[in-house]
Amino acid sequence: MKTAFVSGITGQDGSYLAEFLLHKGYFVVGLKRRTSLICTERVNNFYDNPNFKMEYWDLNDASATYRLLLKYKPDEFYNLAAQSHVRVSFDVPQDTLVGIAVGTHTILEAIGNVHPECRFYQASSSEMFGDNPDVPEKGFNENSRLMPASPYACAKVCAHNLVRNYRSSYRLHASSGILFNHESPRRGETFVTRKITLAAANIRLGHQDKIELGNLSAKRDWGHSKDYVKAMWLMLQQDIPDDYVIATGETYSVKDFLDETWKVADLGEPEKHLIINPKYFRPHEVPYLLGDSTRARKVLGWSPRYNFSSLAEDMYMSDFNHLVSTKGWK
Ligand code: NDP
Ligand code: GDR
Repeated sequence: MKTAFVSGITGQDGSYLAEFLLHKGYFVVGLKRRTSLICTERVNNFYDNPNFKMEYWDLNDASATYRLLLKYKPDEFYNLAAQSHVRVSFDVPQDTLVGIAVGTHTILEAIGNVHPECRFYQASSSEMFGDNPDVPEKGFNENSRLMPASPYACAKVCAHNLVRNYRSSYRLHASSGILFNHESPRRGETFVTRKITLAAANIRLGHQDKIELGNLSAKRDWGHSKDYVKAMWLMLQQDIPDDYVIATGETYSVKDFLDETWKVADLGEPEKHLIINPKYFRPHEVPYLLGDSTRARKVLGWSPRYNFSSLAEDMYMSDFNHLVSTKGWK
């Protein structure tokens, strides 16, 4: 039985990845930081699985990293932990930088020193392309220029380069997935897609009237987290470690996502519920992201099952059904 570490286990991707790995027969160790509330909603459905164990850990705690590597000697380490909110990274830049850049370095050092057989996955991001205006026709690929436009993206570029450096210098099996935006019913409520689907469900049920948003014109390549965690696993099954863009190859604006959700919810024109609030604009916006995942499709055999419409529908229906079943609203 293989053992995998999943940091960021309480997050969107960590929870889906752990489910995927448990289904494949892995023993999964979820690495969780201490929080004042328990915050295990996303993992409750497999928390009691005998092949799952939760351990306290923090990106900033080298001692815990070394201790747990020596204790479990994992086959694979998926590093998904991060302060992952781009807008918030302008408010807590140092925490974001130290966690992502230094934290990733700590794990790479620890693996290299005490357990170099362990395969490593780094959660890199399309935000690393930032405001690069030279978008190739099919979208950004693994060789496109990185022009980060936030403390979050700068930290991810540093971690990404460290992975490349440790791979070439010490021959670690370390790969980075350059994942474009991926969403799901488990997406955090302050990211724009979930904010929209949750608001639509509340409005549909008569418990909210307005939604406040920022820049509607930004375009993103939006996929589903369930599809994307499979790509993470596929990367670590390759003989040769590498970097891979994971994306749908289609880009839509925030306004498109709003329109699509309002259509699914049968709410008419979104404009009658919409307030534009400058507080949701960013000091530096990333205007356009489109990904070219040709390498992943060829080498990993990966392709997404969800598209833009089925993503919005899955998220809206999940929010609607959850509100109906938990609050008894009709
Ligand atoms: P989430 O924000 O849902 O989850 C982040 C996880 O990291 C949470 O479990 C959080 O714990 C944990 N975490 C944060 N800081 C620390 C810390 N100092 N020590 C230990 N754990 C910490 O993110 P996603 O699941 O959406 O994303 C997973 C990873 O993929 C992140 O690294 C993100 O930056 C990256 N990524 C995400 C993309 C996306 O579109 N979703 C696209 C590209 C990259 P807690 O629950 O306590 O807050
Ligand atoms: P992003 O996701 O910054 O792309 O990072 P987010 O959903 O926060 O923003 C997407 C776009 O929507 C615009 N926007 C708003 N965003 C939020 N959060 N709230 C609003 O009210 C709002 N109104 C408009 C933003 O300006 C932006 O253009 C996500 C994270 O998961 C990162 O961790 C990951 O690396 C990248 O995706 C790829």
